[in-house]
Amino acid sequence: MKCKCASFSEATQSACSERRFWTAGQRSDPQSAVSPFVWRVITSTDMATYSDTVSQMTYQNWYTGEPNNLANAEFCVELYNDHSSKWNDRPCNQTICSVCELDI
Ligand SMILES: [Ca+2]
Repeated sequence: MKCKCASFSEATQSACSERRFWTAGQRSDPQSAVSPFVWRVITSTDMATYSDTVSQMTYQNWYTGEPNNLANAEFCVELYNDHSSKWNDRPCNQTICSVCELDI
């Protein structure tokens, strides 16, 4: 399972208004709902391709009760502004905006 972000379509703009943003945080093992979270490097500007390179999370800022892996399906990490920008684990296939850092 990989996270993905649609192009900046009207639907995505609507998703941005939800005040939720993807980070590069994902479970270290995309097949294991109990594996720890890591930072995964995104290798394309369309946000659809990820490197196998990961780095450990040395800082975490989970919202109270998170990560809860609701329905055994939450493998990616979002910033949730309505919860003071704390982190929430969420299913990776949902369309919301992303926080990105690109070499330009
Ligand atoms: Ca959650």
